[in-house]
Amino acid sequence: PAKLAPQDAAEAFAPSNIALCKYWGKRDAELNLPINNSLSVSLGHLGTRTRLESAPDGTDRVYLNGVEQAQDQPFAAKLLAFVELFRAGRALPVHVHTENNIPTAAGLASSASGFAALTLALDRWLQLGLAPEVLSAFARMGSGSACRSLFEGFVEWRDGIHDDGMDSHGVPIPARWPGLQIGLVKVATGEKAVGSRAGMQRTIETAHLYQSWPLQAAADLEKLHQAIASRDFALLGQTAEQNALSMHATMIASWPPLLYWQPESVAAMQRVWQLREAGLAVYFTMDAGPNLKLLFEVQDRPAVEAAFPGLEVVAPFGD
Ligand code: 2P0
Repeated sequence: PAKLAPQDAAEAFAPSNIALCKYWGKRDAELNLPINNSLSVSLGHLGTRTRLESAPDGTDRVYLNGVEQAQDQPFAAKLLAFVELFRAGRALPVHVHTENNIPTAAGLASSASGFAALTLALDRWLQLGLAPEVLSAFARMGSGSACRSLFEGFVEWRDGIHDDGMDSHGVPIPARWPGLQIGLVKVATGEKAVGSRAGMQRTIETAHLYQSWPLQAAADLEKLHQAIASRDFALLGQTAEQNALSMHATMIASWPPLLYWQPESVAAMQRVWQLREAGLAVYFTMDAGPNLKLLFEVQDRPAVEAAFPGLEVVAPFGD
């Protein structure tokens, strides 16, 4: 827009999300355009709240959970580069206050909710009034998975066909699943050696197995739509677990090999499989890290918690 009219302040919240069909691989690394469609569930009240203030001191400043961040460090640098997409060279200094209520101990990524909340807050601060799909496409440029955090509940991220990426954004799936639970199994926290961006690139460049990934993702996406439409929990869990393991298989087949698992990750997987053998409907998914996210329904929560003491449980649909 030619004219931008910033408010004194604006704020927004966006939820974190967990993919049941994963985003793994980019067809455009600048715009974060994916090779495959993905599907996630948003985590309700867990996410990021971002407040923007027209800077009274005329200087950009970035705060994370109340602590000012150095602008030569990746967190503030990436965030201000994204703000610049909206300011487009105009002198509109801003203070950015980012608060995450995601339990940091759970090892959940915050870039998805972070860029989604920042996009929403920028829209309000500059009074742009952009449509949700447009905001989702912008959030995607900050971090791919952020485009899914623009919406609540189940969200599909369509890969799109256009080079400018404006058709590659989240699309909410109008279905609720009361009783669906996600358990966060913490194996390890802290910085990982290889981030998602570099990991995807390495997988594409070095793993022949990656060729099968888009086919796996397309088949899983179909099954997930079917599972959601018919409330078939076994189909949902099975598909999510196989999808995550297929993604990890492509990483393991890279060179140098990319194995995010710790011994405790494998032990937790085996515990899930034992529980299933014993008749409990519990499944897992994993992102580019060692932690597991368990999928189960509310009636099985006591049994799952007994097997995973101290489990952090999230109900995406607020139940
Ligand atoms: C996902 N991941 O679908 C997949 C599964 C990790 C494994 O989206 O490079 O932080 O910023 O677009 O979105 C994490 O990757 O990557 C991710 P960029 P992003 O949730």
